[in-house]
Amino acid sequence: MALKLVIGNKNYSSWSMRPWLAMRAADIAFEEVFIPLYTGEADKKRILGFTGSGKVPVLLDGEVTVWDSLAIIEYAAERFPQARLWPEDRASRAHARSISAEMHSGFAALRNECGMNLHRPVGGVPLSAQARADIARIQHIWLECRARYDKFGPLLFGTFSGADAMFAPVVHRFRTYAIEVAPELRAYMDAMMALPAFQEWTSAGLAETLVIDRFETA
Ligand SMILES: N[C@@H](CCC(=O)N[C@@H](CS)C(=O)NCC(=O)O)C(=O)O
Repeated sequence: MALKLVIGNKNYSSWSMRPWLAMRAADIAFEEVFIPLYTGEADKKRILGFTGSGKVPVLLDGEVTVWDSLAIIEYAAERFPQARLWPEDRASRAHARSISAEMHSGFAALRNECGMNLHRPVGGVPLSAQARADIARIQHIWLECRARYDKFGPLLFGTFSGADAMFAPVVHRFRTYAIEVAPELRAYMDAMMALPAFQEWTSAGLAETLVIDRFETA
């Protein structure tokens, strides 16, 4: 039975993007179940029919339900080891998991002040000191990865990994909110944006016409 990934609007749902991109970039086949976000009770009930968390993404694999973006990436990595979603080397794998967990549990100011919104015209917004600190920390994380793993390829750990998937919405945020990045990080962002899976998600998001007013403020 095919895996099913329940996701929200591609234009806005950064948490949906992460496991979708991880699985698509790693050539793991799945069906998509789209539930528009914040439309009212009926769609919320549909999400609740899949998970009591009431949130997307959710992965359905036969009898197994996995909710929460990072748990889904972990599950996919375990279920499809040939997809190599985490680096093979144990120390690098620990590094990839650490930065993925840091992304998952942190950077609230950046996430709140610069929500993912693919069709937003490019331009800066005034940022709080905390959001600026989040941006600096993310750039430090990326620079450290690039310095260590550049020899293996252009992504955080050389070749594509779950860590790139976890930071993919930040690539969109840095682009749409015109956030200045170091030149070597521009090259990383370009490499991410050139991934066919990243482009597929982005084109589909840009083709969406549903507008969520609360995410259109910045
Ligand atoms: N920590 C969760 C966050 C999931 C989340 O906040 N999802 C949002 C969409 S990006 C959602 O489902 N919102 C709908 C709602 O709260 O009704 C994860 O990593 O998956």
